[in-house]
Amino acid sequence: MNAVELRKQFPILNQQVNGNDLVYLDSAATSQKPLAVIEKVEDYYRRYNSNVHRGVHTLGTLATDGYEGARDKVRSFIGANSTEEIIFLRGTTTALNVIAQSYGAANVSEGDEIVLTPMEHHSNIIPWQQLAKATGATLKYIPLQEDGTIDLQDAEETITDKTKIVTMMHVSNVLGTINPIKEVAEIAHRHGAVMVVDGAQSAPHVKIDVQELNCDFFAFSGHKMLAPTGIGVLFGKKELLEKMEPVEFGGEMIDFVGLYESTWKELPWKFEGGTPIIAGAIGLGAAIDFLQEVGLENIEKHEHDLATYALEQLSEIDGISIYGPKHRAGVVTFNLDDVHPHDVATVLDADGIAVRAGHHCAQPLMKWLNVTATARASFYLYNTKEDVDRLVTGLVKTKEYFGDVF
Ligand code: 7TS
Repeated sequence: MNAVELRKQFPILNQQVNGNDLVYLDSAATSQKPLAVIEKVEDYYRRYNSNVHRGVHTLGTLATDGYEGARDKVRSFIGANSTEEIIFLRGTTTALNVIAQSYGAANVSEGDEIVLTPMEHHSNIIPWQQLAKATGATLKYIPLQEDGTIDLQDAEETITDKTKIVTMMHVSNVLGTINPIKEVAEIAHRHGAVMVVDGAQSAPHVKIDVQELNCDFFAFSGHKMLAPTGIGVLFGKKELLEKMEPVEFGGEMIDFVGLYESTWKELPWKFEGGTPIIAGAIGLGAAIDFLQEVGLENIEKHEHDLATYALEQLSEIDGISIYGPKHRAGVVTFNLDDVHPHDVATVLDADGIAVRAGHHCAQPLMKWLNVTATARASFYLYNTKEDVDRLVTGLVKTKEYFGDVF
């Protein structure tokens, strides 16, 4: 894999920001888009923009084929058995809310337990808090080890016969921790609970096989994996989805509508009320083609190498605190002594380097780290060692700049 060649296919990366070549280190927030995806979406709007699943006209058929073809690409991308298990929604947040509101409301009641971890993104905490409030269930957290990983023995002790749902991020958007989903799913299943996986930070970066992970639900967002915003995926095992009620009602998702009663379409459409995200899904299909051509194994290795290099280089900087485990995905979160992360990000931006600063939608994790905010550099297939070098130079400059002030 040649990142220098690859990045040429991302028009946005070929520009100067504040007088410097752009270094984009914020792909965990959202990824950039290759020309192949941009052109695929443009082609849909130029040539066959039309609504799907209704009518026989030619453009409508092309749009339906594009939309449903993308569903099959997603199915194969995550190793699902059937397209009935692939539901197009707005993103990870929506998918997790649908699981909580549909599966959760029907299967969780007073005295039951929902198990999660303190490292979760807000999108994988609040839907469960709301469910717990509505049902009288209890939230339980598997504690974190000092390095920001979880211990399977703690998972064994936290998950009990009262547990109905275990939910966990696959990869942390802050620490880069890679969670042992398969092993935790085995514990959950032994107690009769279902395993929900927030795959927002794993699906773009590592090969996903939902059979191998043995999870019951898996949620991810297109925009973090080269596709447009507004498209995401909920995978669910067919036997669970079949029993679940939709959470949105209206056009597209119905079979028969009477004045007082209605029935729903079969899977997956019963969960896709209203005109679906057609251009987004077609864009996601093109993104999957692109990722598969590069090879997920190559992407994973490239990011792991970049993260290892970044950890080596950054740890040379005096007064830096780096959070998270040694073995990690392509995310490096840090603070510089006496400099607020927003100031770090502002000085880096002046050099054309984009990093994220803030709580990263993980306030409970910030509390655990005993900080209010951090700076974060996150990598993707288009980043290079030179990008890491620019980051290091930028941080040394930041320290000098603020050293003069204090
Ligand atoms: N789960 C994880 C692990 C995430 O990293 C994010 C977004 C979400 C869920 C929500 O995804 P959405 O597409 O529904 O918004 N994470 C980040 C981030 O780290 N910086 O900006 C968004």
